[in-house]
Amino acid sequence: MASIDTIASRGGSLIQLQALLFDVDGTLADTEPDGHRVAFNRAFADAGLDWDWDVPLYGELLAVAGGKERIAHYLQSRRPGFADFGAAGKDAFIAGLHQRKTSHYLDLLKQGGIPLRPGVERLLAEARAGGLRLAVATTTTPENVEVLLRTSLGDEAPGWFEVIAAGDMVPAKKPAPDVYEYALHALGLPAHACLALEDSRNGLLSAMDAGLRTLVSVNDYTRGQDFSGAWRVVDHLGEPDDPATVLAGAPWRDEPWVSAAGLRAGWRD
Ligand code: XBP
Ligand code: MG
Repeated sequence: MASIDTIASRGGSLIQLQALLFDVDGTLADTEPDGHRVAFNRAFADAGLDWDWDVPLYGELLAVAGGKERIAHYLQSRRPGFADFGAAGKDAFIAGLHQRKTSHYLDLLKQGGIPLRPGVERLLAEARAGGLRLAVATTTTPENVEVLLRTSLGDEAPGWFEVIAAGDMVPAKKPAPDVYEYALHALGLPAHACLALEDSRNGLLSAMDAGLRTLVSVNDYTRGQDFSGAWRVVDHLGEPDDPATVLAGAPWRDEPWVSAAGLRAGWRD
């Protein structure tokens, strides 16, 4: 009798869907361009820097996951002559800017200005009611996740997720697989029993490299990216009064939105 992993590795149907692993920025919530980007610019202004990450430039900088990594990339690619890092040096300068940015971002979350994407609250409720386990796998700073969940879904929401794998908890950020591997290990589940929900190519590559099927819901920044290998690509997760469109992958089996029942039923597709 072959082992479950052997059957699963052959695409066998013995493995049922057991968990949903959610990306955060662009997947759970529309955090760009009016969230992180605005927070970065406020931190630059606080520091007396004339840096302004407008919407188009930020779209280019989003190719680099991680706020500190994004600032370092901007310095290297757009401000090569900048050297005013102070006595503590470049890394401390970047870390200080990023801490300031995170503070502004948390303020924006607490002011309620960053909406959940369509279908997210409904899918989370269906998953919990149907016994699907939940996890987060994100590049953003852990505190950002906690506050986003509390301000948008209530104080109990962080507890719905068995693991919140985020930011510097792993050595390498997306597109490296580290954060998904961390979440799978914490869940104690094989990749074949889990679905990753993402919004970007970086996120898709990270999840796929960890062996996960991935459902991508695009947004204005990621719509034109290459999502080859995704299990399904949709414009958003959809609602009964706001049907979603399948952009790539298997057509809808039943209702035109991403549902826990539909994901379970279609898991063998
Ligand atoms: C998107 C990211 C993050 C955010 C900024 O994360 O790349 O870096 O842009 O957050 P996700 P930090 O994996 O959820 O799409 O400044 O805290 O990094
Ligand atoms: Mg994302």
